[in-house]
Amino acid sequence: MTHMKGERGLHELYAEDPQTADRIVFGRKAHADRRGFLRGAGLAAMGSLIGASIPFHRNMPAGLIPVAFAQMDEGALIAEKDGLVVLSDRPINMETPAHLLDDDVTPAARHFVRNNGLVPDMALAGNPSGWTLTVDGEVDSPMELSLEDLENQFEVVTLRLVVECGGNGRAFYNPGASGNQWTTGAVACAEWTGVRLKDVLEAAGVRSSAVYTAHYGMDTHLSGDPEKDPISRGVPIEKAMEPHNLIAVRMNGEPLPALHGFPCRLVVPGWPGSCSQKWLRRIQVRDVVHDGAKMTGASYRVPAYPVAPGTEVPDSDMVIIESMPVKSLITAPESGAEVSVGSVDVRGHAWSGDTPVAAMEVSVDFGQTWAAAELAPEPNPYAWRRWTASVELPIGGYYEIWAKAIDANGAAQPPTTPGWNPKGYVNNMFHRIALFAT
Ligand SMILES: Nc1nc2c(c(=O)[nH]1)N[C@H]1C(S)=C(S)[C@@H](COP(=O)(O)O)O[C@H]1N2
Ligand SMILES: [Mo]
Repeated sequence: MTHMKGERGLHELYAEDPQTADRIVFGRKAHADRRGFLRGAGLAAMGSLIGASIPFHRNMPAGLIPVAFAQMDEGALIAEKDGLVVLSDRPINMETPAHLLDDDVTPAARHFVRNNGLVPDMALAGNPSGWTLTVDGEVDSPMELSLEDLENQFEVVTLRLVVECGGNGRAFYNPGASGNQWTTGAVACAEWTGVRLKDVLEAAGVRSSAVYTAHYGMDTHLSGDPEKDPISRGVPIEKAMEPHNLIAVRMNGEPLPALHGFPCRLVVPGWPGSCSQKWLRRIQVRDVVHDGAKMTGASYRVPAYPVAPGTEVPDSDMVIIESMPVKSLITAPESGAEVSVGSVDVRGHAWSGDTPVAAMEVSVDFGQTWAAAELAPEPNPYAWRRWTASVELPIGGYYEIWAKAIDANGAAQPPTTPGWNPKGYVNNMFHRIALFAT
């Protein structure tokens, strides 16, 4: 069960301000061409979201919340999670304690959640009817694909892929940065099933003018304004054509959960999680670097050069974060555990961005000496790799286990926060746990 800091469901919203609530409920863009339902039209269209027609909809007072909607608010989704820490509930942001990330394949109930806006109605209702994916822009043949089209026209593949928020580890920077105070738990490795982004783009015929993708989702901006996107990011066309990017329709063998992008999302592994658009409705190929919501300013960007902590960096000197750095977690024992003097088994996962993990080391003496851990083979590129080690704790007392992953270029995790940046991104410092040996 999950700790809730106070949920703000539709009931509360309707009690406070029925008109805004109506706008949020009926004005949500379930699809680009369905923007801004009028109230009357909304009542009829609402039937399709509930999954049945509403014979007496003309009698339904404006501002009255349909009971079926009330049962599918975001608070119910928070409760589906298992042991996660809620960083905010509007939008929903939840991270996973390290010891709950021990599985090779992260269960949906333990996968972190990073939302910039509100979960779209289609996801809350779990009914994908009417959903299509538009592929347009710098392509020879723009396409509009249903879920069936995706699975029938393209090879369906299943991959274990790490999704990590670019802001994971933000809480450790000093001076701190605004935004969700992620510690170590905005990362997971689920098994995603879908079709390759590359195959779909190739079928549309990417033109030589293509520079960048632009991803659009169905979620609602926190303001309720249907003209605003909560987030719309993209990747350079070269990265988009990498064969491990998926247009995913299943997570761990099940339809995508509402919080993770039902009915369809991108998974672009190795780059900040923000590239993996949830509730996907459109992929536009552009002839310029995409300038959608959270592409510009300081969002998902770091200074082009090292700066002293606290420096004010002009936006023009900020560059887009691309490949994520090498990183690891200790998932067992749980930090703070009591163990017996002697040998202790420790384990966890190691992952990285476009440069693969090459080695994993652990230390029990605050980094004075390091021992190699055993690294299991990677199930597929961009999955995290299991590491295991047996360490010796010679006498009773307090120990810390430090873990360090190293990538194929020789880049290693640093002992403290790496290059300070204004928004606190890409912190890949060592993970440390405490052990009490008796
Ligand atoms: N439509 C949409 N897609 C989105 C987001 C969002 O707010 N809306 N958040 C992004 C960010 S910042 C991250 S880190 C990942 C998180 O994916 P998860 O919630 O499935 O863990 O989704 C990305 N895709
Ligand atoms: Mo993110």
